[in-house]
Amino acid sequence: YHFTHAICRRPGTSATQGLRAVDTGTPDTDLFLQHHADYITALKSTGATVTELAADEAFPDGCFVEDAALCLLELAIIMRPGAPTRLGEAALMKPVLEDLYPNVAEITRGHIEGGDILVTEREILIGSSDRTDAEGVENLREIVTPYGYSIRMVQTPPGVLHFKTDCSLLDAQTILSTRRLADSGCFDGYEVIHVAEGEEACANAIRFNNLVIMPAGFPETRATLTAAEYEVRDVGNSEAAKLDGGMSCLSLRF
Ligand code: CIR
Repeated sequence: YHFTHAICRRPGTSATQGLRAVDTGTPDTDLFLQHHADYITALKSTGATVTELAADEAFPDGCFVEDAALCLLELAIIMRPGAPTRLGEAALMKPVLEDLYPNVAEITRGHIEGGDILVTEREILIGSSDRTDAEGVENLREIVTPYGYSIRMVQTPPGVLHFKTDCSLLDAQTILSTRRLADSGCFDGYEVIHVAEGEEACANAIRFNNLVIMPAGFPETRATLTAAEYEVRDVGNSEAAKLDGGMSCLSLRF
């Protein structure tokens, strides 16, 4: 959770066409941009350098850059999104990462999205989902095993978009999780802080250097995190949430 860089892409006007499981309204693109700017301010306030990419209107979900790549210490890996409208985002991210990383690999089989991958200090946890399949995970395993990483495949709860929709890394030992995910036992051996009942939508937060950046509007979970001595920063997420997006989706961190 110590990072010197982040990559973000501004939401464009085509974000109104972004994918969503349930239609709860069309995102207001001006407010979305304002929240996005607040998010970047929070990242930068920790001392990190943020690469800010312009919107690409061809990709309504393009601001959710996390799904297009996985950034590790030694290399970046271009993902292969399982959503057909998002496949092209991977190719778009490739030259950006090639400028920043000496070593960029690529998933060429199956499907895998960054939102399903939680990197902890001891392992890489991957939730299978509608977007991530066994073949994509196997391809990633081949790529990262030579670097000493171990992959553990787990199950994203039914009806949940991505594994990380329901969990976040808070520090080396601690994971913020919904009960429905943690009850599967996938975090046995870690400390788990549960999000408050009814606040499941804030499980997607990020630990970024000194900050836990979480969506605004979840007071009980926020209080729990503050009591556990995390430094919490709220960022408005109402518009990204209409597209099932949260704090982790909006950046690649390394
Ligand atoms: C999608 O359905 O792909 C986008 N509307 C939301 C992606 C959210 N990304 C993430 O959780 N990593």
